[in-house]
Amino acid sequence: METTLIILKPDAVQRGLMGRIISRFEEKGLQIVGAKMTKISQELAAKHYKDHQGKPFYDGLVKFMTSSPVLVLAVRGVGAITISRNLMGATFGSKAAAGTIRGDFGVSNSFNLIHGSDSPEAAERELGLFFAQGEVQSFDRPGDAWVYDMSGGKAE
Ligand code: IDP
Ligand code: MG
Repeated sequence: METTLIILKPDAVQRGLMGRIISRFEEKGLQIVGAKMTKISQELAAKHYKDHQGKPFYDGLVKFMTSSPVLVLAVRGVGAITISRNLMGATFGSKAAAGTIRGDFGVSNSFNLIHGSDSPEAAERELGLFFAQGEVQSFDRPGDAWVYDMSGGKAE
């Protein structure tokens, strides 16, 4: 099982797309185990996007991410990091494939609706930035017996 950090960015919140985007994750079979609406501070944005510091789009990205509230989610499942990135689609809304969140709901390259951790290391670091101890839940879903093939004793 993996847990990944998803952020519904300010444009997703402002455009009223939160419910539809969350539905994509739930319909896929992933489990929402944490949720928080917050306005990202300059400091938190700088920590979260530290790897992008110095890039031409960095200042605009921080301005955008701190401009209006976001919805932060912790999303869990087998392979949740890659599955979530696939649901999101390519970075640029103008290029993202139809059927993906970015491909279906936006055209902008910078206002691209959603963030998702890109590796297990990033997920652990980013979850730690946005969720305090105890804010990410662990709970069984009886329906997981139909989401995953458990015939081998654990989710395949
Ligand atoms: P990702 O969100 O698909 O992982 P990253 O390369 O990590 O993409 O970039 C982080 C965010 O920075 C993107 O989601 C997008 O909002 C913004 N961004 C990335 N590259 C550009 C660019 O070339 N122009 C404008 N914004 C960009
Ligand atoms: Mg990234």
